[in-house]
Amino acid sequence: MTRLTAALVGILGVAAALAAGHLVAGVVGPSASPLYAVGNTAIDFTPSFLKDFAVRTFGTYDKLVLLLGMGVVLLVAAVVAGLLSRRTPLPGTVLAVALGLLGVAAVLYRPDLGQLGVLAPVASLVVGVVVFRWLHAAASRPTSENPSRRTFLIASGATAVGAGLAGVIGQAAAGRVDVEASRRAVGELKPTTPAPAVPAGADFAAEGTPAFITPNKDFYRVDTALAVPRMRAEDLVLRVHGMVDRELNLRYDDLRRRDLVERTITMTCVSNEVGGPYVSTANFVGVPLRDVLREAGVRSGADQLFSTSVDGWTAGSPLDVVMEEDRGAMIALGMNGEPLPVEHGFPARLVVPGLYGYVSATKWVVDIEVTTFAAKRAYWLERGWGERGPIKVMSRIDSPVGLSTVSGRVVATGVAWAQPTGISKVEVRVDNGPWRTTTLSEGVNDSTWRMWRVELDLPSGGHTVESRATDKSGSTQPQARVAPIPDGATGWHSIFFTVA
Ligand SMILES: Nc1nc2c(c(=O)[nH]1)N[C@H]1C(S)=C(S)[C@@H](COP(=O)(O)O)O[C@H]1N2
Ligand SMILES: [Mo]
Repeated sequence: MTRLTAALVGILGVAAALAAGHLVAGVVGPSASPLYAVGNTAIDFTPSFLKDFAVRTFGTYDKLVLLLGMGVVLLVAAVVAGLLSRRTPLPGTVLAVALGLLGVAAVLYRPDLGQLGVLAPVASLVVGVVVFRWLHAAASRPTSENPSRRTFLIASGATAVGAGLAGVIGQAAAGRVDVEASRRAVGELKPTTPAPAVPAGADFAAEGTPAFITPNKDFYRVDTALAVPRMRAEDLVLRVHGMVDRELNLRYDDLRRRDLVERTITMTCVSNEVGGPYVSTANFVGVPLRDVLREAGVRSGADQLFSTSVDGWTAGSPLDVVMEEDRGAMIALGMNGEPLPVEHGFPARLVVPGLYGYVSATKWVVDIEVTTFAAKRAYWLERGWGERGPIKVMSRIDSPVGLSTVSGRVVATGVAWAQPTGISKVEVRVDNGPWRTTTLSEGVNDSTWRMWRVELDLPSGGHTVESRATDKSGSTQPQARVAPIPDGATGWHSIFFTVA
């Protein structure tokens, strides 16, 4: 067997194994596909610093990078196993079994997959072993003869075509849960209490800030889901239980038939670095969470609202915060005039103004348990992040852009936030000079961001501008640089630019 043939046998064996798993997963549950299951489990085991690094470096492409990385590792393993198997098919067989078992372990570890999910990696294991050994046998016959060479060519061609077909059919089968059709069928979610209109002067978008309302397609996205959960509205039963007087089981229609409220809320991720992009604002439509919990009847002694998504991610929110009358915590169904986009939690998610997303904003939420912090620990708490997660006062400079050259009049603009307290002032200083107050945009509500602008008259040359915000309770954004972990970054944003 030539080296090339040996490598090809290894690659085709692994490809057939993956495709078979993907095909079976299309029937038993898309996230059981070995590549996804192993990837998702790897995400759960990745140390926080590495996850942080991935998010910082690759942004929303972090998952694509992970899948590509896994692809490269598999390719190398397949080639090596193929080459080692030139005399005996044992090494390749061992690889197929090992990969299959890894898939089984990953599926068993996933909290969102039933026992049936194991069938996908088992299919991978069996098909991997059988196809590898079959191709190996076909390639091992004397190659001097034309017909036997043809046997291998036909066998490998058939494997490639079969694997491709299985992959495509698996993908199509997974897509049969038509979540987009379900979203369309939801139609308009009309709030009984609409949010006040956002005034035209709420942003300085013409001068470099983001638009006050972030379009859904630009809204930041952070989650641990490799493949976005595809849940139909009609399949939702939101269970409210734990330390309550009555357990509730709310279907999507039960939720949408209630009096819906609309609230303009700025969400923020705890992983956001000083100057970072993980902050966005939307009009959310949904049901006040407080009302639902009062219906269930919260028992005394509880201090945590523990929420779980359909893919098994969990968040623990401080119950006192969620129950505050003016807080505006909600079970959101809609976002900016449409049902939640699938990536942002369709059919339902939680939003709690003033708390970082990791302790509050469960997307694809299916379970809400009233409990205690002593009894249960949520996903990121287990990984070293803080328990309560209140959002810290922060400001960011959006213009001038760092390291740019500007000419003429310099207008510095940016955003600041301190949900749910609200921003009272943003100051900037240039080249360590005195602090100057900036002009704030028209306020919308204290749970949203606020834009600022200031005109600077500067001589040509290089300059550094820094900003700091103060909230309505009088706390000023601290200068000390602190990393996002465990409970949110602090420090002043600073930008260097040149005046021509
Ligand atoms: N199911 C699920 N919900 C989740 C997460 C997740 O990983 N899984 N991440 C949380 C985090 S850390 C943040 S900051 C917000 C982000 O919400 P967005 O992606 O809609 O902006 O969702 C939260 N909800
Ligand atoms: Mo987050």
